[in-house]
Amino acid sequence: MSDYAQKLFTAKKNAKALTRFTATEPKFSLGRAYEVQSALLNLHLGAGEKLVGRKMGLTSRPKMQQMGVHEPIHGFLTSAMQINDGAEISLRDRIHPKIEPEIAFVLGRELKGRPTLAEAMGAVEGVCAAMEIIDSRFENFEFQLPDVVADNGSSSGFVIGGALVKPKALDLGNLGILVEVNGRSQLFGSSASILGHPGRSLAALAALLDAEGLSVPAGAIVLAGAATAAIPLSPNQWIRASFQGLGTVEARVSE
Ligand code: OOG
Ligand code: MG
Repeated sequence: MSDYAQKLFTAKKNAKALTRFTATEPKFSLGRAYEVQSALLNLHLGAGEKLVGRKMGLTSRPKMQQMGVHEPIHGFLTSAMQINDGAEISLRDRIHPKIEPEIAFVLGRELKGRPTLAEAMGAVEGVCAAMEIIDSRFENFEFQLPDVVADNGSSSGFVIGGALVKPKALDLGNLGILVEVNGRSQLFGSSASILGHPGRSLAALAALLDAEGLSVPAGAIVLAGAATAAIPLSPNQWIRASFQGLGTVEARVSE
């Protein structure tokens, strides 16, 4: 198990892809995959990174269709993964990165147990425009559910926009989303794609963590899962995601 975690840690460090684990071990289970993911988190914490939040993945139909995997999953976000709004995404230390628009929650208080949508939203201090960089450590982005869970939901980084908006000021169930690449509209979406309301993704995260005896602490950042398919990154792109009521978040891609 920690062997798989070490393989993933090294694959990320060297930006060198692995063959998916389920190819050689078809019985690799979802339960073991989450154990590998927490061993991987421990390797990152051991390297001095801090746990700053969680991410949900595969919470929308466009993502499920793009990846061929049909069940929501969660992963961790560490301090080393955060990229400032407008800053550079390096291609050098990544394998085959893609980017996707995300809605981020910042929790005002701890969320535990199996909350309803209203209870989950009650724990939210603010909502932000965000983007996630994903970079599967598996060749060709090909994996089954346990592989992608072990690999921290393919997460490779995240960017949070400047504005923190109170959830009551928004109709979170249907916010328009636009992704532009080099000033051209590339993707349109709606927050409705995320389980009908991104707060449901937050509630689902709490329930999944509860099953492992964990919770989402106050101050945590939570990415609700992309509402659109992901865009492959290439050198010198300028990416901007705009969200109705939340403003924009931007990043540029290195040479
Ligand atoms: C899995 C990661 C999914 C999302 O927002 O749905 C994810 C992948 O696409 O490789 O982060
Ligand atoms: Mg994502």
